[in-house]
Amino acid sequence: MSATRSRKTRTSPEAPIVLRRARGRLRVRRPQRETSFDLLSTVARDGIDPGMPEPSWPSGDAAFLTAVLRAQRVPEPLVQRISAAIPLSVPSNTRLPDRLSEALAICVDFGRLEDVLNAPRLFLAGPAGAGKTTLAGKLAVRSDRPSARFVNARTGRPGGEARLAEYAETLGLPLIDAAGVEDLAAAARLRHPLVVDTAGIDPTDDQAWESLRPWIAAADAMPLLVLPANVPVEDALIAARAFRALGGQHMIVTRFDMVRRVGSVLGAAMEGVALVAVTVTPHFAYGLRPLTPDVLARRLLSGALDDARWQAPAA
Ligand SMILES: Nc1nc2c(ncn2[C@@H]2O[C@H](COP(=O)(O)OP(=O)(O)OP(=O)(O)O)[C@@H](O)[C@H]2O)c(=O)[nH]1
Ligand SMILES: [Mg+2]
Repeated sequence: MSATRSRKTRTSPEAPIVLRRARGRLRVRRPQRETSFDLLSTVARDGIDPGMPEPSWPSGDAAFLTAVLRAQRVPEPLVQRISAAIPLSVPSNTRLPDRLSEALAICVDFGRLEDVLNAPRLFLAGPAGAGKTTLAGKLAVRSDRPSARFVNARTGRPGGEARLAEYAETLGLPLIDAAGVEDLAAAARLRHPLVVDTAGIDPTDDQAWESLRPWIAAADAMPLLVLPANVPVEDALIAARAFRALGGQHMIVTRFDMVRRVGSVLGAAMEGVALVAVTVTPHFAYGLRPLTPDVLARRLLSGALDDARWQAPAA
């Protein structure tokens, strides 16, 4: 018996997936929402049919969810914490994503995107190329405040100004150039909503993070950590710790559309930085989505199901 994947059903990496048997073959089909992951765990349980590849996912639901977290590169201490919070005695019709979602809600801090969009001033900080400038555009569009202004804070090496200027012009929003901390303080005193973009920093460089402190104070702004979904877990932990030390509490994850494994950014949440939202497109005006326990649970599961363990050996 062979196992195949139906390509036409995999239009989106976030689309729920269901495995089912049809005419003796294992197929991937776009599901009825209600049945998606429970059927999958059933397949994991009885994958010992003659001719089927040896299953390497564990059979129990809680053990399966723990394996999913590991496959997603969630830092091990957090895997342990989340696994311990997975509800054990649940009604028989409780779905796996709901159980994982419940555990995530207990173990990981989530923030509200509305709180970020309503903040009078935002200060974006993160590694070089993380998507800060693109996010500045998305935030300005979503908060939809005509008196808003972009600020290019020259906190480090020049780089992304041209891109920010382009977004400002397209959106019809003024752009303030803050060459120094005093310029930023003056911009903040105008009491317009500000989205402050900064230069990228090495996430493991404590001094670079510390150098942002006077800028954040001058902006009197909500700091926002911007981390790409593919950041190495060690960098996520160090960056989150340094960001927390600056008084930051909120994080937005970029490039959520580009990677299968998203567990490493959860390291930042372990350090007490709340997950708020993700971005899922390079476009500067679209693709900013709230991140909730439910969304994250489904994303962790669907990403893990692309794992090589599900692929049939070559015929
Ligand atoms: N696919 C995808 N690409 C993204 C996303 N966010 C940003 N990008 C792309 O990532 C690249 C870097 O984005 P920028 O916004 O310039 O990143 P930055 O952090 O401002 O970079 P520096 O200013 O150089 O530190 C650009 O090509 C963006 O189009 C996203 O959510 N998904
Ligand atoms: Mg930039």
